[in-house]
Amino acid sequence: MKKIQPNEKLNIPNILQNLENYHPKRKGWTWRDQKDIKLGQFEYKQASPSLKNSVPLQSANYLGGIDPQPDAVITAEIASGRFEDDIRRMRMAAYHGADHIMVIRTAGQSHFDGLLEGTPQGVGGIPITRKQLRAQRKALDIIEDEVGRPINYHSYVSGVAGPEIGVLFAEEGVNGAHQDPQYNVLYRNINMVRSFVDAAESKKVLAYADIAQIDGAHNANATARDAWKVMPELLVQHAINSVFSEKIGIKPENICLSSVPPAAPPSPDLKLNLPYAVALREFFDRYKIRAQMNTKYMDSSTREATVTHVLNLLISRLTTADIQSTITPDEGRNVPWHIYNIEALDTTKQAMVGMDDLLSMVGIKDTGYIYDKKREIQERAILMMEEIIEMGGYFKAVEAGMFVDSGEYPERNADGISREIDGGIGAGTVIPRDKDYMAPVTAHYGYNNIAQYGKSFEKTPSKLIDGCTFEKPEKIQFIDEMDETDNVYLRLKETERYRDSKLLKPEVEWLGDGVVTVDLFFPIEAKVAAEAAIKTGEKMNLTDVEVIHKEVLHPSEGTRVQIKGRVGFEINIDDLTLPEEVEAMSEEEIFDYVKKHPLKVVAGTGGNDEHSVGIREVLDIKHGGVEKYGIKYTYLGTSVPIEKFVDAAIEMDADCIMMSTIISHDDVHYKNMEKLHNYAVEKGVRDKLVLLAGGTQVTPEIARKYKMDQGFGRGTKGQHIASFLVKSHKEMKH
Ligand code: Z98
Repeated sequence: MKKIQPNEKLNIPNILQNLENYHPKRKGWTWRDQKDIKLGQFEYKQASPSLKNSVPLQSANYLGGIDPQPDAVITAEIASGRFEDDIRRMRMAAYHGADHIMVIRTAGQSHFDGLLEGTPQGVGGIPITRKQLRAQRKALDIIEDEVGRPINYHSYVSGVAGPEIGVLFAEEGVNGAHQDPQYNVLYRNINMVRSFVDAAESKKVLAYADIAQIDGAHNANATARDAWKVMPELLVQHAINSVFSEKIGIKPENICLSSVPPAAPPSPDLKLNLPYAVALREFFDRYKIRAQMNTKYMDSSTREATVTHVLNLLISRLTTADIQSTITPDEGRNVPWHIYNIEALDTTKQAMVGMDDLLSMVGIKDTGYIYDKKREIQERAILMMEEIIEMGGYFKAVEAGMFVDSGEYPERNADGISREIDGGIGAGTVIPRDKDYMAPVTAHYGYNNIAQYGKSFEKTPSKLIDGCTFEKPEKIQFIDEMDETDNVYLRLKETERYRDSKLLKPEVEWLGDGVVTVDLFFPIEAKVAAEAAIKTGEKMNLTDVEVIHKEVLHPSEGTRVQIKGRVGFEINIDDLTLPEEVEAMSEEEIFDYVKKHPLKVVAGTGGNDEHSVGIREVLDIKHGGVEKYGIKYTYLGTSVPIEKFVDAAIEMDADCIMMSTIISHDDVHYKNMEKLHNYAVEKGVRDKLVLLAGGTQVTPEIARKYKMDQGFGRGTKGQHIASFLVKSHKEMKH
């Protein structure tokens, strides 16, 4: 497959080409290669190798551009409803450190009784289809080469089509899947017998394809009235699904318990969540932990969700979670946008790297509150399991409404989810296999009358048909789009004008969606502020204006409102004047050079200009001015006569003049630049001096036009100036 370069866009139509013949490069789950690493000046203990291509955190600018990767697998949940746009987001996510891409579906796969073909468009998710899986796996195969780390692709095995989905996942190189029959039973009202039989089939296939499994216990605390009260029950649910899975053949390191902290601030977060996480880790040390946030508490504040996320990450570090999810902090307002997906990944990377090797410095006490609480949760769980066994098993317990009761076990409030053994979707659809039942397939679960064909077929029944689709992917039937009104080709046509073209539109999730957000403040109560915000959006010519977030700063003094809306216009890249890029050398390079070649600068504000703040900022060390790099400066003050700059430079044997010029009235800033150059020529020192002009109205182009060596405008940092000076000095010497 063709390799891709970072400066090249993924070509979605190319990915769709020849899909019918594409098969995944590899199968099975991959953990990160965990090791101690040394990066720049630092050592990391809970880390994994750096990526070939990535986007580091912003603060890496000050730390040599390093991008340390933590040891845990990091998840991005991506599902905008258009799989073709999600592919682009997957690439962005991989660059920010995701190696587990989960395709979530608010559409609810469980509601589909079979597999669909094609690629329907959804809202916040789409049903599983072969074409969508294959295209995304193909794209991820390209992306993983690009970042240099395997990427696990993941979705859900749920609903009465569970076994078919399992087979599809094994065929298409899906590497991780949610699979837990209790989820079907409790939350999707699918018949319990059917769910467990389906789960046995599915798990057998997952085991064969080495797919990692995430369970569904966490859904209890997203559903329960007081989530922290179902903690004992969560342990019971984890236990049931884990043992079931292991007995069917899933290896323990592929069994991942889905841990979701039951509480969030303003509850005392750690006092509730940490003992739970410790109880879980201790009981299930053979298995892996997938840590996720609790969506129950997410409303529209991304800030609040992010703080909760970071507290969760602390718990993950304290209990060594193996997979760290990054539910988008916008989950509560259901705007699964590029920016928030990526922010959540950065939050995770930042917090995990920041807490590297935490357990070598702090430990969890084995006495007092944490010990007592952890033990209490475990004891309650054991009691509950014992009662379930006494009652006659899981099905009886579900009939009795033992799960998701609002009382903390053994307290019961008789409001748990109750299901009948012969009720729910798919009831009565499980029938015993006939005596002569035979299926010539790999990873088959249960009775198979295959021995009649000879012992050698017992382990490999598919040999009877010269291999099934698992061994012979060419036998897979690929069905392309049949829906003439809802398919990827139509959607690509609609957005063609933005693909590989000069036209741009702002975007939050779909190419060319034209959606923008506006952050507003009104000095008024929330209700009025919200309406005023909508009106503001309309007056800005936005369409489909909606309030997506409201935050009271004070009941009467003011409210912050965020709105989203659509713009109708397009931007043509040819109409843009791109500012020249100031190339900055690395700090180390500058330090090294200045150490070997001491540099001197004279500086001041020129002519009748008294605005000295800007030049002082780029000179002195406090905010990273040129002084930081060992460059010596002489500050001549304000309103410095132009001639004085040159005379002083000669006297001090300086290498550079930095003239600040803010006032632009009557183009005096241009004139002074030219004057500075002319005077330096007159004095015969022009070729020995680097002349720089800076100020809010100065651009590199203007400065050079008026004979300066370079100009520096708004946003200039000492590093930019120091880089330029070092480069010019090097050139002068040669
Ligand atoms: C998560 N973002 O856990 P539907 N099976 C299990 C599940 O936990 C879920 C599904 C299936 C969360 C989402 N989990 C919550 C064990 C969902 C999904 O019915 O097709 O939506 O099933 O990652």
